[in-house]
Amino acid sequence: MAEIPDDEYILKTTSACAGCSIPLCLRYITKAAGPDTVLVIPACCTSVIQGLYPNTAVNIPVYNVAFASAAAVASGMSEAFRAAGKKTNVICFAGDGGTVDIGIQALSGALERGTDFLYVCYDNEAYSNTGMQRSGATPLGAATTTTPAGKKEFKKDLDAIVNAHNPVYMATACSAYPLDLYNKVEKALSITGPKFIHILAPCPPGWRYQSDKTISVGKLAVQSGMWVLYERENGKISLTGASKAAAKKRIPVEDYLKAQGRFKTASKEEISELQQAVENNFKRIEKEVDGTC
Ligand SMILES: Cc1ncc(C[n+]2csc(CCOP(=O)(O)OP(=O)(O)O)c2C)c(N)n1
Ligand code: SF4
Repeated sequence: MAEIPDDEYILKTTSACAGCSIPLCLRYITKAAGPDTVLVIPACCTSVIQGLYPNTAVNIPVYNVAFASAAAVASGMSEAFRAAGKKTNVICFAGDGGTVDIGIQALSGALERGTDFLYVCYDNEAYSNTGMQRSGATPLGAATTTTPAGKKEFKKDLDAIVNAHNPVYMATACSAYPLDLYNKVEKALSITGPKFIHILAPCPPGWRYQSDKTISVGKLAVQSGMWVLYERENGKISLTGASKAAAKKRIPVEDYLKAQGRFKTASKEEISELQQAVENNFKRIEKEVDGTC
C-alpha cells in the first residue's frame, strides 16, 4: 500500500455540495503530486469549489482558464517550466463537459505534441455546474435536465480516443477508491510525457442519491463493471483493484442503476443494452490483456 503523506493541499472549507466526490479526488491527487504543482482548471464545479481569493480552499497555485483551452494553456505552461529548468507538475483538472466535448481539441493537440503534463478528467457524467445538462459522457438511459426522459445515446468512449494518441501512461480511477487513484497519480507524475487519468466522480444532486452514498455508489459502478479500473503503460493494459474481481464476477448493472434517481426512467431494453455493453467491454479488455487484440 502507498505511503500517503499527511500534508493537505485541499482545505476542509470547500464550496462543494455535501457528498461531492471532487474534493476527495483533488485531495488524493494533490497529496500524490506535492507542493511543486500547478492546477489548470477550466470552468466547472471545481472552479466554484476552489472558492474566491483570498479565501480559497486549494493550497497550491491554480490557474483558471477558458473552457476550451485547459490543455493548450497547460501545454504552454509545461514548456515554460521546462525551459526555466523546473520540474513543476502541471495538472489539468477538468470535468467531462470540458474534456469529452469542449476541450477535446486542445487535449488532442497537447497529447500529439508530447506535452509533459497530466490531464485528469473527473467525470460526473453531466454539465453539473450549470444545472446537470447532458454531456457526451452521460450514459444511455440517464435523465438530465436536457434529457428528462433519459439519454438515448451511449457515453462517448473518451478513453479510446485518448488511447489512439498513444500517451506514455493512461489510467482510469474512481473517487470511491482513493488509494488506487493516489498510486496512479504518483506513477503518472514519475513519467515524462503526456499522461491521462479518467476518474468516475459521482455527484449526489446530479445522479440523485443521498449525499452519504457517494462511496457506495462509486463502488457499485466498479463492482457492476459499468466503470473499469485499469492502467495502460506504453500500450500495455492491466486491471487494478476491484476491477480484477469484477472481471471474473460482477453484480448486475441494474443494482448500480437502481441506487440512483437519474435512471428511474430507463427502460428494460436500455438496461439490457447497458448490461451487454459491460459484457462486451470486459471481453475486449480480456483480449487486450492476453495480447490477442
Ligand atoms: C465557452 C463557455 N460555454 C459555457 C460556459 C458555461 N459553463 C460553465 S461551467 C459549465 C459546465 C461544466 O461541465 P463539466 O466540464 O462537465 O464540469 P462540472 O460542472 O460537471 O464539474 C458550463 C456549461 C462557459 N463558462 N464557457
Ligand atoms: S453539482 Fe455535483 S459535482 Fe458539482 S459540486 Fe455539487 S456534487 Fe459536486
